[in-house]
Amino acid sequence: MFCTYAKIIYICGAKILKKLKLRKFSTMKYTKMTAQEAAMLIENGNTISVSGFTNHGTPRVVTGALAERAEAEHAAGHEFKVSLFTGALTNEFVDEALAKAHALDRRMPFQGSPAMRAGINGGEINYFDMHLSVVGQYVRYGFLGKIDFCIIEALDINDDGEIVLSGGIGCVDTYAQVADKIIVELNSAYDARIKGMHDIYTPATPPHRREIPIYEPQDRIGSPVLKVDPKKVVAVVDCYYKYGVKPFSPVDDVTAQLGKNVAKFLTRELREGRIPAEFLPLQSGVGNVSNAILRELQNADEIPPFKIYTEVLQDQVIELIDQGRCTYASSGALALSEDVYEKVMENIEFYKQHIVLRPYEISNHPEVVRRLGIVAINTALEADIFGNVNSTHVMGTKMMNGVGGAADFARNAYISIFICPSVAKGGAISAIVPYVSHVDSSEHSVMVIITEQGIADLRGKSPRQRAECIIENCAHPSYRPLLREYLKQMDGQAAHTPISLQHAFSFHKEFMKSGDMHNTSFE
Ligand code: 0RQ
Repeated sequence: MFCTYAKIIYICGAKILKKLKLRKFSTMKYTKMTAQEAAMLIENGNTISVSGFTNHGTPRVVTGALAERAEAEHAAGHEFKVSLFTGALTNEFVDEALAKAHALDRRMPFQGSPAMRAGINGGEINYFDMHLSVVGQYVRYGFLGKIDFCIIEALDINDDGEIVLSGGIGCVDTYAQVADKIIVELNSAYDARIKGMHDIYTPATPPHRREIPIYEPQDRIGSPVLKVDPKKVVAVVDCYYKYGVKPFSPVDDVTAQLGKNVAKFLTRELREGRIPAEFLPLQSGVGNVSNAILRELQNADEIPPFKIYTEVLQDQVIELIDQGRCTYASSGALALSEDVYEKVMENIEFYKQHIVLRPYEISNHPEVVRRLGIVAINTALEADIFGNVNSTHVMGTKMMNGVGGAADFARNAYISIFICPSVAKGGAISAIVPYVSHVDSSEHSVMVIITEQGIADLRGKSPRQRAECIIENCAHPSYRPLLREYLKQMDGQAAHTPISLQHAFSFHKEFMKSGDMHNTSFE
């Protein structure tokens, strides 16, 4: 029905649009449209941007209708593709729907959808994977071209263009500022009492930029509402949708051990005075592993109550706040599962005392990360024996998600930790390899690697010392002999970094050949 309606609108196109009697809100000056009508405003070749960060704060009905419109255009033999700039991960009605509809030309800066991955890795979608902290400034400086539309999920909007956002901000402050036109999805599924949790601040452009005046995670420097030019708002679409994010999967033994090792490392740092007694703010990435690590920190008795300064808050942080273990959390999104999100909304006044949401240009800003002394914990797909980390490319070629904010934090952290299970795919892949097949965070930004096997503290170590430390502490025991053999080949060679140019990718080549890195030989 939805589909048929979109096709009818398409066929009659501009004619129908002109004849539509567009209603006005009684209390608002904006033009009210359906999602299909709003999608008709977007033209082939446009660049559209969306609010939000993860499912949270990301619109859906207009892009869903746009995907259907693209399919109808293609069926009619017309070209129809847009460029899409998002906060990061989106939802199935943005990335998945538009990729499946073959409606995308360019896409940035982070994604995590199967159809999008297929389009990117198949060469159909031109994806540029960016450090999240620089997305806003690249856009404002004009490096990425013009933005035609910004689609914003709002919980409320007034006639002055003040918008109450929901649980994810992303880069919407910049997108709304730069875009020619704004479409608002007014979502009545969530309560606008969240107003006050946001702190929206966009840095000025050089040479007029000043410091970002955040000296503690709880400092507020901006506005509780997003301010947009009301003249740019071309449509307001009424809608009702819940994010429907599933709870995290139960922690398995490997993940639990990884979490314990992180807690052990941090406790040791605290005990030995390298982390101050009052502790430092933590950043942790996204996913099951990160959630599990926060769970272990809950039980680490010697670690005092701490603050979080991160890009995405997951369920476990809410538990830490409830227990008084986390005293304050600054983030770019409440990436919570549905039940936990509801709980936060029910007790919103309490959580507003403990959480602030910022655009990720600020939540990930190198200046603030360095000043606050953040302990950064991010996830690697693979790490090499010298400490280089690949977080994005499977076997060096296939994009998984994107670098996201991991390197924003890693490069500037007080202590930069990368974590991963020592093996993947049932043991057929070693996460510790002779040389990474792609570099996202180099050996210069990686201080500590932790797997379920143990902790490799790389600080102050030469490449050879790092190699031994990582092999003996982090590699899975079934891969240690192979890694030792690889390193041994370089014995006696005049090399600061003992890389065998002949065998550096031998593990990867073997996996591509036989499906198991254990079969590697250095003949
Ligand atoms: O594949 O799902 O098919 O089994 O990679 O791995 O272990 O479930 O870990 O979900 O935490 O993701 C680095 C991708 C890890 C993520 C990465 C396979 C493995 C599995 C996922 P299956 P796990 P996670 C902010 C933070 C970069 C950006 C970042 C990520 C799948 O953490 O995208 O930190 N990080 N952003 O089997 C081939 C290997 C592998 C491998 C694991 N070496 N080779 N496949 N896998 N290791 C995010 C935002 O900006 C919102």
